[in-house]
Amino acid sequence: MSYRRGALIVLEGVDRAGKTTQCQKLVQALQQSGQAAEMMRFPDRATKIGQLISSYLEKKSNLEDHTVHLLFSANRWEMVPLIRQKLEEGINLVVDRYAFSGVAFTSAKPGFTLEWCMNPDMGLPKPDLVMFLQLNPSMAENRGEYGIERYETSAFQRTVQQRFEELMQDSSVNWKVIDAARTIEEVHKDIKLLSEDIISLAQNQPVGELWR
Ligand code: ADP
Ligand code: 2DT
Repeated sequence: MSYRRGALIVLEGVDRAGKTTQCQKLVQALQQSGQAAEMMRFPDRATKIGQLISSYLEKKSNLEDHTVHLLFSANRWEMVPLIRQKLEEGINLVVDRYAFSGVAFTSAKPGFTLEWCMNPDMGLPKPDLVMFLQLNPSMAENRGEYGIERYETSAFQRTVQQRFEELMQDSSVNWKVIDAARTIEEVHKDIKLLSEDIISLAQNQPVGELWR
C-alpha cells in the first residue's frame, strides 16, 4: 500500500472568530465521512509547560514577555513527536491555533518584531493549510463579553488582527481567508471543502518545515 499521511490543518483568527466551534465541526464531519481526524489545540494547558502558560493567562502569575513567548513555542515543540506520529498513522490533525497566534500575540506587545517572534517556531511541522477566520473586531465583540484572561481587550485584539494580516503576506504558508461573519453552517461548508482538498493533496507529500 502506498504511504498516505494525514494532513495538518490549522485554524487561526482573533478571539471569538469561531475557531473552536469550527475545529470541532470539521473533526466530526471528517470522521462521519470515514476519515481519521483528531483535534489539537494550542496552548495545550495539560502539560507542565501548559500549566505555566495557563496560570499566566489566568493572571495567577506574571512572566516576563520573552519568557512566556518561548514557553508557548516550547509547548508546541513538546507536541511535535505526537504530531508526527499521528500524521504518519494517517490521522488528519485539526489544530486550534498554532505558531501564527504565537507570533501575532507577542508581536502585538511593544518592542517585539515579527522576525524575533517567528524564530523559535522555525522548523515546526508546517501546516498543509492555515484557514484564517476573518471577523472584524467589533463583530467579535458582539459574540459575547471578553473574558477576564490576559489579552482579552478590544485594543489588544485589534493589534493582534494587524499582526495576523502581516503574517498572511508570507506566501510560503498556504493561507486561506474565510469570511467568519456568516452562519456556523456556511463557514463550516467552506472549511470542509478546503480541508477535503488538502487531505487528498497532502497524503503523498512529506511534511514541510515551517518558515524554512
Ligand atoms: P474562538 O475559538 O475563535 O474564540 P468560539 O468557537 O469559541 O470562538 O466561538 C465564540 C462564540 O461565538 C461562541 O459563543 C460561539 O457559539 C459563537 N459563534 C461561533 N461561530 C459563530 C457564527 N458563525 N455566528 C455566530 N456566533 C458564532
Ligand atoms: P485560548 O486557549 O482561549 O485559545 O487562549 N496565545 C496562544 C499566545 O499568546 N501565544 C501562542 O503561541 C498561542 C498558541 C492567544 C489562548 C490565549 O493565548 C494566546 C489567546
